[in-house]
Amino acid sequence: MEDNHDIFREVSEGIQKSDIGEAEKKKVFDILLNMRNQKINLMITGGTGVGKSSTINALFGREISRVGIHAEPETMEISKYELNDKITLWDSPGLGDGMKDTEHARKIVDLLHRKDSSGAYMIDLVLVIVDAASRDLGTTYSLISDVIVPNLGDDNDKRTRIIAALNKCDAVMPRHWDYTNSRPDAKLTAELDSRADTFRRRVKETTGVDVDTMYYSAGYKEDDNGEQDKPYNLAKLLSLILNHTPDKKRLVLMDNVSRDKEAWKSNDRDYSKDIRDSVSKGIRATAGAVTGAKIGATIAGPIGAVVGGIIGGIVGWFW
Ligand SMILES: Nc1nc2c(ncn2[C@@H]2O[C@H](COP(=O)(O)OP(=O)(O)O)[C@@H](O)[C@H]2O)c(=O)[nH]1
Ligand SMILES: [Mg+2]
Repeated sequence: MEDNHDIFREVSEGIQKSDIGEAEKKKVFDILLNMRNQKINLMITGGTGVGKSSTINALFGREISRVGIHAEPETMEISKYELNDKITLWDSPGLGDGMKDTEHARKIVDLLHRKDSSGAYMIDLVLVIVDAASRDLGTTYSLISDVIVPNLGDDNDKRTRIIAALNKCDAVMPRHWDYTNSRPDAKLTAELDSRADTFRRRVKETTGVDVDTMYYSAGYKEDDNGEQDKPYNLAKLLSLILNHTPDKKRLVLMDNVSRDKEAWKSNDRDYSKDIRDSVSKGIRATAGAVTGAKIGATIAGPIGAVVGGIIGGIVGWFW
């Protein structure tokens, strides 16, 4: 791996040094190997220009997709980006008013129903991105209520396999945005809270589902050579994504996020503990499921302690 930070290697070293028995250690390494081989598929959907590419770039810290290059609206293709052999991103335009909508919707539905070799849904999570400044969200509501939510699976899948995020919150009331520190003032915060709340309630009314909804800024980028503005609430978004990612896949996700400290800094509060807890809980749940409740209980503590410390170090290192 090119990354100078390899969570799996660090966790293995921590476990190696811990004082659990050799038999337990072997089990833990088996679990880690299993987790290391997990594959994550994220679908990112929303209208052209809402900031899907910018969000991917901010979260993963690499230019895997060009920003602001307008795809031909009538092609409505779903682009597949393989970040590496573990993480695949499906970038899908939202619905337009065109003739190709039905066909595009069918492609999204097909992906949502697709299963992997273990019989689990291939798409772990759909991230619906909305422009917070837009007053016309009709097509986004239809995308969620007509296309996505009915095809997520059972009631539990409907709650866990989707997140809605209002992007560009800096552009809603520019006079109320602090460009130096990348954050909204109190007035803009109240406005954004209200918009996120309205969005959540609208979706609940039409689908019956409480879709987790938040707002953030991926960061504006002037041109190809320019630098992307510092994000806001990106750590909050990561925390939410982790909580919606299957337990055994969380460490792989964490291993691939941006190592740019600046990107994680500005949030409505500190999310380092949430992120660490989410990953640790995922590992403990996986250990319990793989080894059985009894052995799981004996090794869960030591794994949790080691991993909690390491993730804490990495997350703390971000802030
Ligand atoms: N002001 C502002 N502009 C943004 C933000 N995120 C993305 N943009 C800009 O919106 C435009 C479209 O972004 P892009 O990521 O290409 O959108 P996509 O079509 O959904 O992939 C670009 O000019 C971005 O720089 C943001 O948080 N705030
Ligand atoms: Mg794009």
